[in-house]
Amino acid sequence: MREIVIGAAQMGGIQKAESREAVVDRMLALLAQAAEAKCDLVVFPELALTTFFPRWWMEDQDEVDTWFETEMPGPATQPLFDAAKRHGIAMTFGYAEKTPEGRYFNTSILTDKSGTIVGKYRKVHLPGHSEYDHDRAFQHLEKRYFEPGDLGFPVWRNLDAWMGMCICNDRRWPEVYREMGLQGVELITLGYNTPSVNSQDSAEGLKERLYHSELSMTAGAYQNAAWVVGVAKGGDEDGHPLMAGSIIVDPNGFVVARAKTEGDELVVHACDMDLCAFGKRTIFDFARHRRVEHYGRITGQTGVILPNEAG
Ligand code: CDV
Repeated sequence: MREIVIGAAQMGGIQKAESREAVVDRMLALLAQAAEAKCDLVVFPELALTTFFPRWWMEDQDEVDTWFETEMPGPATQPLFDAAKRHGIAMTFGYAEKTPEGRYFNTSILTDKSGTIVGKYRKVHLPGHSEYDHDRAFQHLEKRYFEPGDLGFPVWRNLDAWMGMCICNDRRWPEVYREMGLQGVELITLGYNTPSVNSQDSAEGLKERLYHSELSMTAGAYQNAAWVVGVAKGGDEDGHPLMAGSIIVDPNGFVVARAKTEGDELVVHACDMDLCAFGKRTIFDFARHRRVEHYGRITGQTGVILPNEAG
């Protein structure tokens, strides 16, 4: 048995006016709870340090930059790393990253139990748009403020397991899980900020949104025989409702633990990494069963080409 006690640290809404220090205090409280619960790993959401700022239209780059971290850890986040090290808990959280070269990414990092960063992932699938969209109920400007991640989908050996990360919209794309599955991933962690309604279809509300989120993560877990831990930022952010619904999914695709609230809440489950082995050596033994000679379109083509349009 290779058990990792995981704390899915869901966070309630973060208001625009809330300081990094105030948010880090909330994260420290969740870390303290995780220490009480004897967690080995705590998973925080996407853009955990701030409000989901891509919903706001900004033209002034100096203003945009105020949402980004130029160092990790920095002065506001150092207390998190100190506490994680003191408790002996590995952690992962998302933040907006501005590199020394002036590039902007939606990023998450993974630490070991000593608070050392062992992995970094930059969000590949950026949803939304880059110009103001008058037809939407609210904006989703990730394509304006970030560039697509340039690190692929690596996995790392941490806590005696193969771990990988993705971020929010990535969880809806099967290629993401399979990229990591092909590297033997046993645990995929991800954070998300998902509005409770579809900005382009008011008929798609909370129930449907939760269903799609869970459908994507349970399928990714099952089809790659890996644990998936999806952690939300939920609740209200300056009048904008975010879907909660954090879950821990086992390698058979079953939800074994879920959040009960839309606020700051730690969902704990002891996850045995050895449970991945059965699926990986039977129905999803990729080496025996995959037929790559038929998968060329997956990497050779982006959009749909109807058969009668193919050249
Ligand atoms: N932050 C996100 O990536 N949100 C998207 C919304 C816009 C659909 C998501 O996939 O949850």
